[in-house]
Amino acid sequence: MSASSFRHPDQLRADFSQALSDMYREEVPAYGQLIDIVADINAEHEGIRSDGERHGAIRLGTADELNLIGRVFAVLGLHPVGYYDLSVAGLPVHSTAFRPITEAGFNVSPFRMFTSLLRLDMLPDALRKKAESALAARCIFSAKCHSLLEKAETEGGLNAIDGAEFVREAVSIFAWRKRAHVDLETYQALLSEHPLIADIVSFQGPHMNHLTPRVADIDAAHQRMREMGLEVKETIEGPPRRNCPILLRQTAFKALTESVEFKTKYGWETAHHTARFGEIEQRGMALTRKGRDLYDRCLAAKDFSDFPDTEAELKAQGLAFFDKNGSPLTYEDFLPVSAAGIFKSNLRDTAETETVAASGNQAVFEAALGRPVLDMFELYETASH
Ligand code: OOG
Ligand code: NI
Repeated sequence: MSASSFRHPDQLRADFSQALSDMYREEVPAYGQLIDIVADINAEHEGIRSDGERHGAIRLGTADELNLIGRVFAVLGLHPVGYYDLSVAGLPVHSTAFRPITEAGFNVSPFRMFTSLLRLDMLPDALRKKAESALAARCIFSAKCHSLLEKAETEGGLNAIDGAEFVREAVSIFAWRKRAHVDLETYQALLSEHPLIADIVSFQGPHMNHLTPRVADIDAAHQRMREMGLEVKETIEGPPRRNCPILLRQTAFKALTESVEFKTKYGWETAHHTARFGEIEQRGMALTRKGRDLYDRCLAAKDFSDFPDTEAELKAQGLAFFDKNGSPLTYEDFLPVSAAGIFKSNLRDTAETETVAASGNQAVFEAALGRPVLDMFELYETASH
C-alpha cells in the first residue's frame, strides 16, 4: 500500500482526541460542564489554536505497558518529551508528556498525554510483590489492537478503515471499568501504602485520570466553575496572572467519589474510590533555559516581581522563545511542581501520605519506554528558526 492511502498520524490523533473526549464526557458528566464553560470563554478570545485542544493524564503500572503505549502513541504522531521526576514530591511515579513535535502537527491536533509510570522500586517488598503479581495478570491490550499496531509498524501506516478501528481500540484502553482487578483486601493494602498505587494497580486497565481543555482565560473559567457549583480547587497552579502569560497555569475540580465493585469470597462488594477529576489549563509563552531558571527561582521565592512582563523585555533578555516572525512560541509541556500539586490535590483525605524519598531514574524510565525522551528546549530552539 502506498503512503498516500494511509490516514495521516496527525489525523488519527485528531480522531483519537475527539473520541477520548466523547468517552470521558459520558463517563464524567462534570467534564462536559467544563467543556461548555471553556467553549464560552474561548469564543470571546482570539488566539486559541483549536476548540478541541486538550491534554489527558494516564498512569501505567509496568515497563511493558509503557513500552506498548509508547508504540500506540507513535502511530498517532505522539512523541515522548521530557522526564518528570515526581519522587521529589514523595510520589511513587515518574512521567513524560507524549505530544506532537512539529508546528504542522500541533495545527492539526494539539493533543498531549501526560503519562506516568509507577515506581515499583519505591514500594516496600511485600506490597511490591502484590502489586507486581496483580499487574502481571492484567492485559491492557486487545488482540485486535495488537495486530493493528503491528500492521501499522510493518506497513508504515494504517488506511482509513484500519485507522478508525485502531482509534476505537486505543480509546478503549483508557475506559473506566467498574469492576476492580484485585480483591478488596488487596485494594485496601495498596491504598494504605499510597492512594496513587491503589489507583494504578487495582483496575483492569489504565483509565483516564483527567482530560483538560485549554482555555484562553483561566481566571474567568475558575470563577465560572465556582458559580456553577463545581467543587473547585482554591488555587491556580503555576505562575500568577500576568500581562504576558508564560508557561502553564492549571486548576481543577476535585476528584469524584465513584463506586467500584471488588471481588470477595462471597461475591461482588461495592466500595469507593476517588481519583478521576476535571482540569483546565491556560498556556503561555515557552521560556528559554535562562527564562526557566528565573521562573524556578521566582516560584521558590513566591515572588514574580523580578520577572519581566513585556514581550520586548522577555525578548531582549533572552527569557522566552520567539519564531522567525517574532511571535512568541507557546509552551507545549508541563511543570513538575504543578503536576505534583495536581496529583496531590486529588488524593483527598490521604494527601499527606508520602512514600520514602527517592531520586529520579530517567535511565530506567527510558529503558522501559524503549527510547530516550526528547529535550523540550531543543524542540523550542528548532521551532524558533
Ligand atoms: C498527572 C498529573 C499531572 C498536569 O496537568 O500537570 C498533570 C496525574 O494526575 O496523573 O496532568
Ligand atoms: Ni493534567
